[in-house]
Amino acid sequence: MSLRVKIWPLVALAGALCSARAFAAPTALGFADGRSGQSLDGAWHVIVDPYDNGLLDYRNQPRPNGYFEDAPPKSKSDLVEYDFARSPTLEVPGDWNTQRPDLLYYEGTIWYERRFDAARSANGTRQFLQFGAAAARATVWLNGRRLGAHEGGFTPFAFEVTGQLRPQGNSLVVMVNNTRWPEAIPAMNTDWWNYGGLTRSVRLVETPAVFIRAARVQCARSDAHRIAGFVALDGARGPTPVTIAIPGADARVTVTTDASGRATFEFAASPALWSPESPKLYDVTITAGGDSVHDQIGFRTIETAGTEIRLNGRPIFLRGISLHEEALGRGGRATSRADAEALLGLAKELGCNFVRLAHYPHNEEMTRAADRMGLLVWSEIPVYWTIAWNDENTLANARRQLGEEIARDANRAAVILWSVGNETPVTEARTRFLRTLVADARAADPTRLLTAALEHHPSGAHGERIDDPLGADLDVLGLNEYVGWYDGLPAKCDTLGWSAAHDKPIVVSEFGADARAGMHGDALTRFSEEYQADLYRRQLAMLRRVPAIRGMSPWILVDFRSPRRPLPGVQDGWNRKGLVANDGTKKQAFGVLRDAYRALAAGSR
Ligand code: GCB
Repeated sequence: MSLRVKIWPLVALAGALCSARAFAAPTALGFADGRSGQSLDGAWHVIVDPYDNGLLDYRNQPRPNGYFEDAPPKSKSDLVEYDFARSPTLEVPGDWNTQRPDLLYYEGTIWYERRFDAARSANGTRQFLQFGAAAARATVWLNGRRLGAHEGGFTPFAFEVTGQLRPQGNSLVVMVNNTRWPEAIPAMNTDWWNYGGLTRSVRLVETPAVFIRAARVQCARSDAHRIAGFVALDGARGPTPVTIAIPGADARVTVTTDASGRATFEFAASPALWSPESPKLYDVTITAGGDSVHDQIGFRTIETAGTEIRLNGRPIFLRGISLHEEALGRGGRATSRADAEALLGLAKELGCNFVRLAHYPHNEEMTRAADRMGLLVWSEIPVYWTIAWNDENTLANARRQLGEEIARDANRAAVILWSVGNETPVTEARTRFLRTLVADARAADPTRLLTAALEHHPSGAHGERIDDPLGADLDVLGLNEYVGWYDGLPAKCDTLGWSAAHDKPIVVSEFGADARAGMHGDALTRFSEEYQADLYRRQLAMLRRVPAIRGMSPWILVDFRSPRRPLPGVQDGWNRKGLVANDGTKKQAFGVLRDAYRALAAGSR
């Protein structure tokens, strides 16, 4: 029996039991939020099922009256041992860990259920159930019928339910599982909390019979006077005209789709360009047949030349910070627009023009807020540390997550970098795996830059070198380094030099040190604010000496929960490398970095 089946039998089995389409990749709908339909957010009934009892009997065979049936006993003698209606509730969107103390460390299955009415819709209308994300994998049933499964806890997916809805009392059941698993993405070990649940919004979405499923409308890669992209229709039976209109930029063009429902386009236009200083967004309307979708889109170019990164043709230094998708002030997954604005507001206060949204695709509120607030974004999939590089299902999973991430944020001007991996030790199998992702990302999105957070190796007496062979495939070399924390003491920064095997811009994607807010000592006392502040000063001085460094996103904006951080009285289950504690208290190092970023913004390096 393979590990996959031993450790997480349920989705595999549910797939085998209920449909030949096990692990079907249910593609999300673009522009879903603006469509008519109804929100299914709110209180869902839940059953915590650590032994996976809702699906299997004691022989691991399908059990009678599985929870997905969501049906009362058929007679007074019928044995049914669950009842969603009398079970407790959890809020959606939200992680389960921070909603109930007994679920803080929970890893396993929880069944979610909610009932909803669906008024009859006009003839020809189609309906979809769209999930913003389910962490980490989900199997979905509507009225007892299995719709499919999705794996990957941070990207959206949808199932078509046209013709399957009842006017009243539809039963929607989702089996969500967050068991860690060696062949998953991420795998067994991460330095962040394994939040589970229906962590993002769920919606019933209506579309016309022929509808716009996806589109990208962005500047051509290096031409700010041309807008290029594609539109993909769903349901089209033949060539169909599609109109893209940007009234604010006096642009309107009509193209015709090919037999597969896809059209590419490129046309001249001169929009005012989006930048951190001027995050201008235009209303864009795309129309095809009876369908019309709207979005707010910014236009900018992003390129590299030698070791420079150029935004709208001009060199830019990325004054960044890394952050997790964890809500300021309460912990747990950030879910709302307010959560996103609070986190990114802190980054603005720090003087940033750039954020690294680590270590997985954050919710769409984050990238939309970044668009509005003028923060460039590094976005990544959780290909982190050790991954089953030789497993083809693992690669397929990573490719799907990357594809779903790129599709969702195709129109976010803020997003300039797709990252395919974080600190993945170099082996042939790993580099082959990551090269496949790089090729996918280039094919799916020729307009953005590709990167990965790479490791480094000693070179000479006082040198470190970025010599990862993957560097040849990337546009920007991400560099995680912990000189002064895991690697010597802060004074080591004073004499260290950096080099790279590839003549490309370097973005220092991580450096940092833990400090407990309010803990004081001298600059050599671990976990004191003084140690962290001193490390930041020395790191900044060191990085200033390396001309190829074109940006940085130190680790990290806010302290975050991590089961790898047990030190009592200091960590207590939190990674304390934040410049800000989770309650909003700023540490000394916040001021050090803010002052450095002010100086950089004023033009001195
Ligand atoms: C890293 C990881 C990050 C950790 C950080 C740390 O290199 O990329 O996920 O949280 O170090 O604090 O050790």
